[in-house]
Amino acid sequence: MNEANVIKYVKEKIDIFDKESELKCVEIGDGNINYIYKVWDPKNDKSIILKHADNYMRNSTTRKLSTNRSIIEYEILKIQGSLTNNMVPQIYSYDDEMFCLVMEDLSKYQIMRKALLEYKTFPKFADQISDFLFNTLFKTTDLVLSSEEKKRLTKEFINPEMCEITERLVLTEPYKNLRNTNIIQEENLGFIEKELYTDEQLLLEIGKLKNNFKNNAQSLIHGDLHTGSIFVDNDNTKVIDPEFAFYGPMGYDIGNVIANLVFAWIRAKANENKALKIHNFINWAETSIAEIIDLFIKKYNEKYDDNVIDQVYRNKLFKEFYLRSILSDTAGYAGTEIIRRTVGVAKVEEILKIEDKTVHIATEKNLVLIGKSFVMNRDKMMDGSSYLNYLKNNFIY
Ligand code: SR1
Ligand code: MG
Repeated sequence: MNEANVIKYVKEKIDIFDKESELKCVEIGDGNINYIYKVWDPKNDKSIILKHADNYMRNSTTRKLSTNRSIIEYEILKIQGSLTNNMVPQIYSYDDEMFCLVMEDLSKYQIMRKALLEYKTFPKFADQISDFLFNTLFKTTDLVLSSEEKKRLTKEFINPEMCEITERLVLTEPYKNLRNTNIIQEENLGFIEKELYTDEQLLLEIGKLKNNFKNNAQSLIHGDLHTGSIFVDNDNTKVIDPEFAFYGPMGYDIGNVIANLVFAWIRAKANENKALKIHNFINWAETSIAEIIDLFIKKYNEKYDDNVIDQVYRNKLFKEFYLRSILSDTAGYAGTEIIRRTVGVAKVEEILKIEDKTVHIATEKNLVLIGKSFVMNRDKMMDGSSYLNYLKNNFIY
């Protein structure tokens, strides 16, 4: 598609704009995979987003990628919308021949990663994202759904092509560098060799986390819940882009949110002496990391009995066991997300934007050690303070 035929498509297929309006369109995608068009009528405030999934990846003319991801995204947005009182964009139409999803334009909000790069803080975020996590994750488990419904959804959301990307980019390449795609500061080559490629105890734990990712069909997870997939303002949190969704371990989503706040936090720590705004931001980031974990635990403990019907699962010891497994996975996948964004091919702006070479080298090392600690100690990371204790006591400059 291109901007001209997107306008034609929207005029023909979508009943939102006036028939005579002279629509404008611009392609605004900055990801690796899809094309995102914004279409608007300059004469009033109407606008939409059209997301087009091509059968080649956006950043490649040779790498094919199944368009099934588009159907998955459409289907899960409906489910997440109904589970969360619309914390996802409203869908206006879906076309399963062109793989075009037309949805609400969220540009009155800001992409969270960009806002965090400006050291903006969002006091309601921890409460709102923990609601999103609890409602989308816990309520799609076997503990809440009937066995039949859960298995129907597991089948519907089988997503092998997108899982393959995660299994490779998150849970293999950072530790094996099989295709030589890892990107690190040259000065850190020896450090990465020692801390990642040859640490047998770490590799064992990564194997367990990879196996869990592939086999633990626990919840209908978003699958790529980083701060570039979240829109925010002072009062709202909206989650987008769930094309990696499948039935997997819920700690993968929770851990991804935590890890991406760690990137925002460490960037601010690296610039700590510069302004009061940064101190406030660091406090907010630390509080949010701890609160997301603690609020998730609180919501789980308070809402479990109202949501779980099965008499075997309605058991105090099972309830505690299940929560511990979620929290362990959360810390483990926070760790793998931190490591893969630091050494792997898919970077985050917080690290890419570090200009000072010495700080860049130190930040890479620090992040790898934080990620490793989360992976190795995940069975002990059972509350928000365990994250804070580690972060506050192991910031190395
Ligand atoms: C090839 S896609 C690279 C990364 O971008 C997505 O947002 C996922 O995080 C994926 O791993
Ligand atoms: Mg994405």
